[in-house]
Parts: sequence; C-alpha cells; structure tokens
Amino acid sequence: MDISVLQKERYNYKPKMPRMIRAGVANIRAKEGEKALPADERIKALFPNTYGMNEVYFEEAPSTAEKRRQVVGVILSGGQAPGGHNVIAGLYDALTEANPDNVLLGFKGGPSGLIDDDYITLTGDIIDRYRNTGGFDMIGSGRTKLETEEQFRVVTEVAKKHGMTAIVIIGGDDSNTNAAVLAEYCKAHDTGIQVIGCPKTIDGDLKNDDIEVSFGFDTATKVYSELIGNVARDANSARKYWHFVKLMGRSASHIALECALQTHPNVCLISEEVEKKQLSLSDIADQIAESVVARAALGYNYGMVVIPEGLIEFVPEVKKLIAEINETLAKHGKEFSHLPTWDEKLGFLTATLSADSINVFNLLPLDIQQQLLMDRDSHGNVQVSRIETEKLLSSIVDTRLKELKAEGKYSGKFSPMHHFFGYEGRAAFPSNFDADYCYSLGYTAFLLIANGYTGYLSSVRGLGKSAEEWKAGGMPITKMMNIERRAGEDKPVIKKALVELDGAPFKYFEEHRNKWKTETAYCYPGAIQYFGPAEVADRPSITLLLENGLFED
Ligand code: FBP
Repeated sequence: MDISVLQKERYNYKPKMPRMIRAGVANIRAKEGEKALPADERIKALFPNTYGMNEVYFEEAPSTAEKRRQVVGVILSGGQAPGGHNVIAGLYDALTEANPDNVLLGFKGGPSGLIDDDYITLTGDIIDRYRNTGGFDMIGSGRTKLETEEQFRVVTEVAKKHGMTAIVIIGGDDSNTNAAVLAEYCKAHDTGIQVIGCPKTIDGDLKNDDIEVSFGFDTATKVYSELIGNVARDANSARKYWHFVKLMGRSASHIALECALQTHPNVCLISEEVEKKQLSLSDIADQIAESVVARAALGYNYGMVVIPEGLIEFVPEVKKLIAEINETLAKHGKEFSHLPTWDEKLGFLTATLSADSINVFNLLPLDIQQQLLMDRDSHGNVQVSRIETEKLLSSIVDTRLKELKAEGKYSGKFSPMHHFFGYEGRAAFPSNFDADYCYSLGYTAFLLIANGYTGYLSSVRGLGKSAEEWKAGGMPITKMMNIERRAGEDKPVIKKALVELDGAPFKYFEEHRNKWKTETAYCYPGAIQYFGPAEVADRPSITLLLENGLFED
C-alpha cells in the first residue's frame, strides 16, 4: 500500500481519552443518572419500549457488565466526516479488550450494506491501516435511509444470521433518528439486538444539550479556514480580486460562522439571520456591495465573502420558489424530465409556479435556473452543494455596483473569483480533537453495548476542556426527539440545530463584523497541526470555546 509519511506517523498516534474510561473495559462501571425525557410528550406513545430511560455515564470501578460474547455490526451513514475510522477503531479496541473472541462486522456502503448483507469482518490488521486517517474508505458509506418496517425486518434477519448482539450506526440527525426507531423495533420484537448511535456530520447541526458537537466539524472547518486564510492572503498580496467562497453546510451555517471566526472575512452571510430578517436577494447584494464600496473608498479593490451553501433555501423568495418547484417535480417529475428542450421545460414550469415565483425565477441567471431544476436528493431536497450561489451573488452584486457607478457613488474595480470548499475537508486526516473525540465515542459505544443499553447515542462531553477531563456516557436518543411535519406527515425526529442568533458564537461575530467589513483584518489560521504544543495541536473550534465561555482573544 502506498502511504505518505504523515499517514505512517498518524498510525502511531495514540488518541487521548477521558480519564474515566482509561482504566480499561474490565474496570469501568455504568452508572445511571436522571430520567432523560423529551420535551414533547407525544414521543412516549411512539417509543413505548425506549422512552423514559436514564442518562448513563461511566466511572472507574470493577465492571458489573454481563460478559457474553458480542458480535457487533457497524455502519457509516451519509456524508464523509473526518474521524469516522477512529470511531470504528475505538469500538474495535474496546470490544477485543473485553473479549478477544468478540467480533466486529463492518457493513459496506452505508445502511444498504445491512440490508444486502454486504460486510467484512474487521480484524486488527485492517483497523491498523486506518487509525487516525480521514475518509470512510474502510467500509464506505451511503445515503440509503433505514426507516421502513420491512427494512427493519430484513436487518434483524441479517443480524440474527450472524448472531449479532448489537448494531452501531455512525451518522447524522436522520440516521440517528432511524437508529432510535430501529432500537424500538428490536426491543418490541424481542430480538435481543441493541442499537447504539454516534453523532457524525461536518455540518455541526447534530447538537443539543447532550451532544456538544458532531464529529468532523472541527477538522472540516480547520481545513476550510486554512484555505480561506490562504486565499485571503493571496487577495491581500495581489489586491485585485473579490473572492466569493461558498462553504458546505446543507442547512445550518455553523461551518461558515466558524470559518468567519477563524479568518475574519469582509462579509460572511449567516442563513439563519437572513431568514429571521427576511432578507431578499437584493438586500443581500446590497450588504455585500456596501463592503465593496467602503473598501474601494479606502483603495482596496479586493475582499473576501463567505457564503454558506444552504443560504439559497433561507432567502424567503427563493425558498418559496424552491418549494413550488419541489412540488411540481414531486408530482410531475417523470413527465418533466422527458421534455426534450429547455424552452419546453420552462413552459411546463411556469404554468405551475405562482406569479411571484415566476418573477424570481426569471431574475436568476440561466445556469442557476438549470441548477434549481437538477435531480433532488433521496429526501426530495435540492442538492445545494450543486447550486453556484457564489456566482449568483457576485453577479447581482456586479449589477448593483454598476447602478452605483452610474449614480456616481462608486468608482472602484470589481473583479470576482469563485470558490466552493466542501469535499476538500470531508475526508481530511482528523485533527487531534476529532481523532481523540471519535476514538472515545467508539470506545464508549462498546461500553454502552457491554452494559446492555439500546437506543442510546454515545456521548462524550466537556469537550472545551482537555481530553482527560471529558465525560463519557450515553443519552437515550428519544430524549432528543420532537415531532416535525415531514412530507405531509407528523414524524418523530432529532431536531436539527441551526445557528442560534442569541448564542455566543454569533454574538461574537456580530460584535466584530463591522470592523471586518471595511478593514483588512484577515486572520491566517494555517494548516492543521498534528504534532506540537497542545495550545496549537489540540485546540478545539472557536465555536466550541465560545459556547463554553472559554474563548480568549
Ligand atoms: P451529512 O449530513 O450526511 O454528514 O452530509 C453533509 C454534507 O457534507 C453537506 O455539507 C453537503 O451538502 C452534502 O453532504 C453533500 O452531499 P453528497 O456527499 O451526497 O454530495
């Protein structure tokens, strides 16, 4: 196998673990805390077997867990996030430490692997080739949803065939919602199969009172911040381009906000604020144009604009347009896709849209119109990563600047450059934070299994402090659920965490953004450091530090 020098070194990295679970599986005991109840009482009726369980945490004391032989299946679900391999490594190490005869099966390609019974038996040799490395290539991932009774039936058949005692699902809010439903199904049908989830997604939107951050967010934002910092420094050297950088984050703007806190761009848009203030595309263009004009007056015809990829769906008029297009495509998708020419498609669409939406659609450049009509994802959503919002915004800013020029209010030069950073960060070598966090999540997942728990999310908390002070435990997934209207039905789901406009990270950004808007105050975070002093190599995200009152300027 061809391996880089860094990869070789990372194989030898020993993830730091919370003190409370360092004693080894035989010396860790589960303790139950308070009853963990969701805010919405309706969850009780939907999860009669897994509702009302207690919070669990671990402490150093001789284990009282039953020592049965465990055969555990694991899947990675959804988009890549740095650290996934370490979750599996932590799970494997705890499982083999407990009993060398225990077995870990890695189901390939995400949830579909469990349905198709497509797996490999994970051995020490395999695990060692992936320790502290990025990507999900050890077993692959996928976006098949595991949600129907029939799928659950097949999964339990597969599990029984292998004598499986537990399934670990490493995924985001939807995958962990489905983990809770599967746990309920397994308990209701007395299968003896436990289900444990682990919180993954670079988007950082699987977070709540019990989950401080999903894994992958730390590394991905560090990679994007490095890239943004490099581009900013280039801009500050060449002094001729306005860079429009779109960042991943399907819905919430946590990634864009963290990168803004790291790099201080002239403008960073936060979708949640756009929605709250009901800003239109032209309001947003005005905001950016203000920065361009103010900087031009100081002689700076260059700058940085950071845009979350989900923005487009938070702009009220575009949101309405997308909802109407979604409805048309849901009802007439086949018919629509068979129309041979763009003009025919346009005719079909405009016959179904409201007058307001037709106006908005007509204002958009042709390539954006076409991108809005591309195939939906498996949830029926627009694939926002494929919409070039950065180009859309720079083109309407350009139009606005031309107007201002004609009015004699602007005399600078505006030359935009476009970037999209997403895939660049999702499979990076995990930062020390993610490597440590993920290993502990995996190790803790096994402790939950060994102690007989099901329907829990592995949880490691206190993440603003050093790893040895972290607290490992488990939280019933049902506690995190509420009822939301999805595709015309009331469904129990884990609530997606959007950026809170009264939260410390946004407040800090709000206090500083006016200065950043005009001045050249860029910060250059540089590449992730894997070795070196802890204040550099182990530093968590600014978002996490601010949320915990630990950020020092
Ligand atoms: P998950 O929520 O599954 O972790 O994926 C998030 C994400 O990385 C988004 O930021 C992005 O919009 C999307 O995946 C891209 O999806 P795909 O990998 O299917 O192109």
